[in-house]
Amino acid sequence: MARPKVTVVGAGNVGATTAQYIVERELADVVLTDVVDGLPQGKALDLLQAGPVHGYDCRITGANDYEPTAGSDLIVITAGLARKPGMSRDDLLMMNAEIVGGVVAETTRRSPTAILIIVTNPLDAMAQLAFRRSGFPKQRVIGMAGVLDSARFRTFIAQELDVSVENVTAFVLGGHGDSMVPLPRYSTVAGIPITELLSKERLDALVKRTANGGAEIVALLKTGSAYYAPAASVVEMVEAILKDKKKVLPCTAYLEGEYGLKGLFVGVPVKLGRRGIEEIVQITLAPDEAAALGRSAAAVRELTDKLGI
Ligand code: TXD
Repeated sequence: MARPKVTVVGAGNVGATTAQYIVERELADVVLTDVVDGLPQGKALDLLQAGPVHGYDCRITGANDYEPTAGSDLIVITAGLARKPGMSRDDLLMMNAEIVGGVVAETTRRSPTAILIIVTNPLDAMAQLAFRRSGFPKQRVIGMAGVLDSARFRTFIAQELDVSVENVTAFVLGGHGDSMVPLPRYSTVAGIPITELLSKERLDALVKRTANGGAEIVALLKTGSAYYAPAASVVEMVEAILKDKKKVLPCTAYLEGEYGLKGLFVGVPVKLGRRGIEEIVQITLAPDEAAALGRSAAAVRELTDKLGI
């Protein structure tokens, strides 16, 4: 049986690490692309040469054009710019919209049945842009944010209680970043709600650290942002899709009335399988949680309005 084919656009930190984790798990052959001459080719060749040591046979190729991406089952888009001194958030929005719009047009034309996973920030707006530009059904356009945000929350809960991360599940809804909505009452340690195990003060502190999780790492790294946990999160989604696992994960999805939101990409629990988003899982929210999700959606709407999408 032929291995699935995954294109990863952007051979920077998140893109290259995503390619690495995909081949290490032998999930798919990978085509890595970037605008920088030699970068995707060099990283692809290097990764290929780790194959004999790690014991994987997946093919990894690098390219600056899109021809080699044709017929991909899955396309992960990490291409984009980070904010530079003097640049506003709006500048970044406009520049990344230009990049992501172009990448979506080039890749989806050559892989019309692929599933898109969007990673580039501002995440929710870029997912919406990819949905509009591709013309793909909503099931096949997915944003990655919730898996990462909940992985961060799980890490901090496990540290706090000195238990295995494997015991901890956590749920985070809403937009990526400041406006995310962690749901402590749906977060558990071996099935026990964490609200039973942690005081309100400690829980609030962990929630705050989670919402600030990206900025904490940027402040330490100084020259870039997080990429190991983001790439691991992308690959959990890739695996759920390619293996048709029907795994329920928090992902950024296009809502048409679910959670009282319409015509917008927001983070919600979804079931991921070979057809992409196979279901949006609806849970009842408490009034304060619903209000927080509404505020988060309004922040996303502000950006999509600016892009006119
Ligand atoms: O939770 C999440 N969704 C995120 C999002 C978690 C981590 C990172 N997040 C965002 O992903 C981040 O804010 C950026 O917008 C992207 C990529 O982050 P990364 O850390 O990988 O950035 P790099 O290392 O700068 O890599 C970006 C690459 C770089 O090699 C550029 O040359 C390339 O993108 N690039 C392009 N590739 C292809 N085509 C075009 N047009 C292009 N423009 C830039």
